[in-house]
Amino acid sequence: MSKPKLFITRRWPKAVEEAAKEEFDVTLNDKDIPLSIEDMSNALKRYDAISPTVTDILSPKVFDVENLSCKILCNYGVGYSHIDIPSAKNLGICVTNTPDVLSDCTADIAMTLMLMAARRAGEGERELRADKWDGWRPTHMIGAKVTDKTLGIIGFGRIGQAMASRGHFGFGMKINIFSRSQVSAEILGKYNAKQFSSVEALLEESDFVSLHCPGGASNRHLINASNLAKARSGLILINTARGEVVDETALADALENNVIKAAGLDVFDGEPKINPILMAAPNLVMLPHLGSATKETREEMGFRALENCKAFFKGDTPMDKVA
Ligand code: 8YV
Repeated sequence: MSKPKLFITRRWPKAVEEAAKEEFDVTLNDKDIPLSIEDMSNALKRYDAISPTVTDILSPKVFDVENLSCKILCNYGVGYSHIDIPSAKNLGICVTNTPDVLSDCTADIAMTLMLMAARRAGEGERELRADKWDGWRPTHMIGAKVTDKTLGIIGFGRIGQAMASRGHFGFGMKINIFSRSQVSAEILGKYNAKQFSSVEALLEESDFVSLHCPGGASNRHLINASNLAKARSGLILINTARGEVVDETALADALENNVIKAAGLDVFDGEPKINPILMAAPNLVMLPHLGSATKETREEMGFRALENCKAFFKGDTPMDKVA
């Protein structure tokens, strides 16, 4: 029997590309640049399976194809708001993601940003490298203490809980959470966490707020000018979820006018283009979407995508089926 044709849209770590070739008739995107709408539509006609990433925008227009061949989109990544799920469902295309394997590393990056923003690490490094540091003094570059403060977490899935674990057990933080569904008493109890029924209330009651909810239309601008205005004085905001969750203009204004103290972003609306208003914002630490970027995790993401794809072609339900 011939192997299913799998198109991998961006280059993967070598070990996973090799494993993919054992099971599938693999085509790689040798240029390793994002595909155009046209290329993606053509891929849907040409391959049995496609493994896209966050850089592939699978909008309804992309799915508007005749002679469809693709039966599964085994996404490389946990977030899948770049895939129009209703279109995929209409065409009977199965969609899977890669949860679990990136929870620790994404929470680690959120922690990195939280500490950098609180302790002014980016600013400090820039001062030093610019040869502008004139020595230690008691009032130099004073930041905010993290230990024992209150951490608000928006979205309490696997990554949100990994963040709670770091904050609570590592830094003695009090944990507040906002989640649309009721979190079980058992899970809340693990971190001694308190669930809030609105984002505003969470912002009012937290020193730090870290975002761990999905992106997409339903969470677009969940953080906006109106709720930032209610934030506790000195709030530090961290986003490792998706760029669109934060209204970037409102965030830049809030930083400029000291409505909040600082922010750390790993994701951006329309990335990799960065809104110039953010480039100019003070007290902002920015990273280029590094959440899952470790050797271990990027390999595990690939293996997990392959497992889903293999299960599908065996006739089983893939373990990470989302549609
Ligand atoms: C991935 C992420 O690197 O998995 C996710 O949702 O945000 C990142 O960590 C990227 O999305 C891969 O598609």
